[in-house]
Amino acid sequence: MGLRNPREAAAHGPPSALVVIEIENGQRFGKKTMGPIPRAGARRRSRLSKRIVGLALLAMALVTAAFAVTVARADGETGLHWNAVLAGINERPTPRDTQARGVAIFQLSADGESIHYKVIAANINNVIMAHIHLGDANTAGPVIVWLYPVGGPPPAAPGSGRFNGVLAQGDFDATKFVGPLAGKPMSALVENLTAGTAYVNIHTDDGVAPPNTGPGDFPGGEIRGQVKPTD
Ligand SMILES: [Cu+2]
Repeated sequence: MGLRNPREAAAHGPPSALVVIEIENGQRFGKKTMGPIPRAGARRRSRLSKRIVGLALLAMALVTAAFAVTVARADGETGLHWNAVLAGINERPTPRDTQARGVAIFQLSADGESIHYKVIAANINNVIMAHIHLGDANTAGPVIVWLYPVGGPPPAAPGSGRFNGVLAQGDFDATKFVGPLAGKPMSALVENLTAGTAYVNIHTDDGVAPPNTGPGDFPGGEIRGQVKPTD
């Protein structure tokens, strides 16, 4: 066995022969051929650990930023924000099977007399109404504020089709209260928002009888969420 034919040596020779061939052919094949396998592995590990460190630093920066935002909001504005996360499983008395989802956010004005709100919904069909209702998580209670259509009734036309985005946003004061809250001050609503005794409900209707045939056709409410303090 000799080194006259490098290919033959590589195939049949012992490790020491391989090293000789690598040295002989190093210039022709470049670094990849020259570098012993363990060193190549070490370089890969080094690159990998640099990436891990980079990702860890990014994660730490994100956590720090999120914490800073939380602290900033908690400092000056405690008790002024509420939100509700809406899904079909929260509906009462009958949870609804739907892929529709929503979020409602509320912010009390500086003078405590009005609330700015936004209702966002996705994967939902045929929205006709959105309200704040009075009631705990296991109660189907009365309407106390109309959120959509903005400004109050009547409901939107049924069968309007797919909706994704900001369904409604605006401001209301205590003059907009209906049902058991009619005539009461803003503080009465704020108490219920904070206590978890108010919820947001989005109603759908395809305009075709019978009702409750599936997503896009739950006139009594398709997605719902209990209002809770944000900060
Ligand atoms: Cu409602």
